[in-house]
Amino acid sequence: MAEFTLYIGNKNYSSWSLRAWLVLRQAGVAFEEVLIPLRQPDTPEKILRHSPSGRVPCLHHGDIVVWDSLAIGEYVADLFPHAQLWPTDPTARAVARGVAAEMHAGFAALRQNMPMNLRGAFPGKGLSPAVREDINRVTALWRDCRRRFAGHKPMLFGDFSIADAMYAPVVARFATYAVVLDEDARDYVRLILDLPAMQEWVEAAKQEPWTIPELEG
Ligand SMILES: N[C@@H](CCC(=O)N[C@@H](CS)C(=O)NCC(=O)O)C(=O)O
Repeated sequence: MAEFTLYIGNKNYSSWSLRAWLVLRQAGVAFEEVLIPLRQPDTPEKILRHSPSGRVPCLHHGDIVVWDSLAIGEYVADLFPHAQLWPTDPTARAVARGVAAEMHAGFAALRQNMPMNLRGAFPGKGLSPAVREDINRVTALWRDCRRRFAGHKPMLFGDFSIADAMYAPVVARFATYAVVLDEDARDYVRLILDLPAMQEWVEAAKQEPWTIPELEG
């Protein structure tokens, strides 16, 4: 049995699962993944067998159970300090934690109206004024982080961090809904979509047999 097991939802739809999975992959951690298809009659029961919150992602490490994407990111960062999943500079780290927490707790309009659907292509769908406001805030903070902290490196704080993982599903939404973006944001979207781990996840999503009708255009 693998030392780490990550319970996830459908790769096509489960944005929170993607965040935790990407952190583990980018940190180079070997783990087993167990996918529980969402919105099936037995989904709640199956998830509850492994995750006390009834939600995925959930990481098992021996007897230790860590649920919630951000808590999993923190746990992996603690166990693998060399992966530098948070920036080392205290100012950059504080800002990185702020932008990760803002994603974790916010952007409700964007999340509700543009659910992640990696196989889908719904140009223009869901773009209400409230969603546009969320998009403007997301792209402003991407620009600000990269200008202040990235130096000549590509990610929000230079090297890949938990902050990038938190925004990866937003990148995917921008692609699915063909959101019109400025050049800086388009550049960041491309970089995230080009990550080998991201491509692996998207390819797997395309092979999945399940469809959740209410998340389709
Ligand atoms: N705050 C949690 C949110 C997790 C969450 O809402 N996960 C969804 C899937 S993306 C879920 O498990 N839903 C349960 C269900 O659909 O039965 C986190 O960051 O991990």
